[in-house]
Amino acid sequence: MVAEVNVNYLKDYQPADFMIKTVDLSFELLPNATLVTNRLSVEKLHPKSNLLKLNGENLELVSVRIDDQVLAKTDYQRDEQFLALSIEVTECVVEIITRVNPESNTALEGLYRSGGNYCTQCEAEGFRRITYFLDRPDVLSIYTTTIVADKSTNPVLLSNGNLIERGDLPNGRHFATWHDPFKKPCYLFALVAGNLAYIEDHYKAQDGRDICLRIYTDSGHLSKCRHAMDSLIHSMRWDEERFGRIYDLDIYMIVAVDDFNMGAMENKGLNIFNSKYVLADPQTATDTDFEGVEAVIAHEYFHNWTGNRITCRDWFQLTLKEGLTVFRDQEFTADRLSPAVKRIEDIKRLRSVQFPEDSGPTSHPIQPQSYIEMNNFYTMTVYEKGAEVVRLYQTLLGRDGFRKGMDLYFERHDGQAVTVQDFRQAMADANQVDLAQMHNWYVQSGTPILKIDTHYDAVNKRYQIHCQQSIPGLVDAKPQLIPIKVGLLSDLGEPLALYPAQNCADTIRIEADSAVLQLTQLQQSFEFIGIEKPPVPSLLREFSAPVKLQYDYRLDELEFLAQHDTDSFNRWESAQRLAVADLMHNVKRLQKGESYQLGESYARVFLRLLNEVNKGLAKDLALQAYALNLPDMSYMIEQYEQVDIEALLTAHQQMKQALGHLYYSELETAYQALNKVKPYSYNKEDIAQRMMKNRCLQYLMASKSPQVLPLAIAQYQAQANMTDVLVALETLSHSEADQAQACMDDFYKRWQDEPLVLDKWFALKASADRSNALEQVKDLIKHPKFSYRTPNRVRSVVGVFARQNLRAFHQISGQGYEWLADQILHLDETNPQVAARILTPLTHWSRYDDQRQQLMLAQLKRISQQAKSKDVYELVEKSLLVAD
Ligand code: B3K
Ligand code: ZN
Repeated sequence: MVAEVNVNYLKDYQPADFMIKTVDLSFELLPNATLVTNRLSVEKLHPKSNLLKLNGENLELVSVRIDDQVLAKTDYQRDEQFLALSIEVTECVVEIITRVNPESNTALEGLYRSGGNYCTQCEAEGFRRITYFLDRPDVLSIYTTTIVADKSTNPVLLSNGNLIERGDLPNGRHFATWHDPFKKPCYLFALVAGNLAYIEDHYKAQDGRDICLRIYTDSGHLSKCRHAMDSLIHSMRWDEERFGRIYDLDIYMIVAVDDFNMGAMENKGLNIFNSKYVLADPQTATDTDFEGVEAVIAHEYFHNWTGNRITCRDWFQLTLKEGLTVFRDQEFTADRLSPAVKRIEDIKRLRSVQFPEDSGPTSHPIQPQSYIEMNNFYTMTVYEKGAEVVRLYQTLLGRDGFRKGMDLYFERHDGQAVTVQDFRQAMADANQVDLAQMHNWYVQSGTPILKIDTHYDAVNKRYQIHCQQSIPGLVDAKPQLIPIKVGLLSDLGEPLALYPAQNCADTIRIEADSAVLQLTQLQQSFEFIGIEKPPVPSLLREFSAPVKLQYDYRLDELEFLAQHDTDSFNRWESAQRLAVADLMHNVKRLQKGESYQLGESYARVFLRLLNEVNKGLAKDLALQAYALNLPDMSYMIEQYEQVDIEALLTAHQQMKQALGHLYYSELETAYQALNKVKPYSYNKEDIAQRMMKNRCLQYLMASKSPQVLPLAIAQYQAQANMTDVLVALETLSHSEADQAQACMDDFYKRWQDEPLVLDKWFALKASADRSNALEQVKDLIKHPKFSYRTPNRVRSVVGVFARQNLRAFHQISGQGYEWLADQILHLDETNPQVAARILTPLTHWSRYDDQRQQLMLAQLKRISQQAKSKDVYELVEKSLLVAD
């Protein structure tokens, strides 16, 4: 049971009564007892407020001084969360000395140890675990940090800003002092100390300054940092070119650590990263890993302007920095690789992960209105839907208009802690438009349904698109501003020229062969004139808004669009819709006791795509490979109010098998043609080639044809690069064949001392679709290389099992749920943030059949009775609330 919970509300926001102008920190590092001296220059902002209430958690208080006067215990109030001081004067210096224990910090928040090194994580509210402070993002201060530590074990001492002094001290100790000239909130504070090596490069900024770039890691991993460094350099150049943003300090440091709760953290001038998003080479990292490194390096770098220079007024504004920075990193990756492929990847993730969140019990708007534990709000909604909402501005204003808005935002708010309204106002003012309606996207949760009907008027040659918006479960939903990008195709597959009817001249903007319809009402019609014959509409091109589009497409129209649409996103989307229809149809057949039967439409599209590959007609193999990929299970589950999980899993698996079987020879031809041995290079064409080849291998393996096993084994044994090795091994991991298992064992032997690669082995074991899957995962957590202390390892076993091994997790005995609940309760004691994350699959209980619902709810109730952290409490209670 959780002792006491405190709900924070956006409506209660009050500016701070005190300002902290400067912070002088000094750390005497010892693994079990680090002494932190914190000198704050405090200024009172309101003459009447005499109480300075500083946040602090898990701190041993050593002493408090105000203007060098030591306070007695009776001079202050202190409890589990606060230290309250009476401040009579307008300005004073408060000195607080505390002691913390980094070694025993398993929550990985505040100051902790990873791999024998010291590091910190302060966002959202971790700084209060280092020292007493006004731990809120609108308190901006100048920091000077001195670190003292044993020199032989901690040769490297880092903090934010520029190094201003360093030197030796008696007894083998040494110190370094860092000064950050930019005001910042305490969540951006960072400290790293230990035995680390680095690679160094330089960047010549647009203003001519030379910036030193360093990436720190264990000396054994230095050779895997080059890709991260190149990614950083590309990001710096891109932000100068696209948004005119130049880096401000003389040095930019990135440190890779193995034990980290999330991907990375944008601390000013000293980013701390999960090593998964830094280390990459062809032998150990897949194409997806390389892309992940590039995107996360870029994301954290872009935060320097969108997050650090301009930060959030309070945590309810989180999407201000996260939605915007995700949008920026998406645009960067689109430019580096391919805009169409990147859009498909992002929308796949949005629909498979964010849409279920938006329709589940933890649904919240991109600007949450309340929270118990802020760490629970670093969600797909705040990040990815937030990025989609930022994209809406660009779609509405055009790229140039968006850039003007960004310029004004930077000009107005540099050095401030602001709100999402400030961002919107800058966009509106720079373009002289009214964007007030965009507010609804920030405060209404749930994915809007966009229902479209079309009508062709043959007499007047007019074509009408009627749109209707609603949000399920929100009866009085206010209309949102939804830009709908559309195109019309002739029966020959040619794009039609678009002329808006006079009455919609203001609500339709033409862009090449598309039109952007501005839907502002709950219901609204848009009309085009001069349409000679009934066209085929291509709706919601580029996925121009994060909505669920309902339109009664006929199968032949989808087949037509999958081939002819000029919008690459909608070509892919049409093929997906056909596959979804096929799966849903077959689920019904299976439920009636009939057998799986592959439908003709998707099969024809599949064959055409494959033939294009084999004839060398495919322009982008990655797009081809995506179109051949079936919708993933989470997206399919999302299609049902209540899913028959067993029937769906069977249909999904049989569809792959049927396609693999039917087009075996075409798949094999494509596979052989693309399976060229060449040195690994991370570039668009090679990535696409590997993706297409591996898609073929997956279908060939799914066909269950006996002659395919040697192909996968040969690809594994060739050890060409980790992308090819891992796809081969994934297909083998489900097989009971001895040779397949021998490859799994071989992989373990090769990589047992490389944590990031070993995570992949654990993940394959945990996701293997085998009859004894639950026993296997129970064994995995007893494996000597398993550790609850390392979040990556926990995610690769527990997280992967519950999200990807659906047959085993949802087994009707309920044992999969029970096991997950055990894991959550275990982690609740040591690392609540990770515990709360791996809980997600149970929060989706309402999508399953009654029997499974009861089993999942029983585990949620058990967790609710035993969990102690507010992280887990908040999610479990929300999940149970809707059940009552
Ligand atoms: N801002 C951090 C996330 C912090 C998460 C706190 N639990 C990384 C990022 O979004 O860039
Ligand atoms: Zn971020």
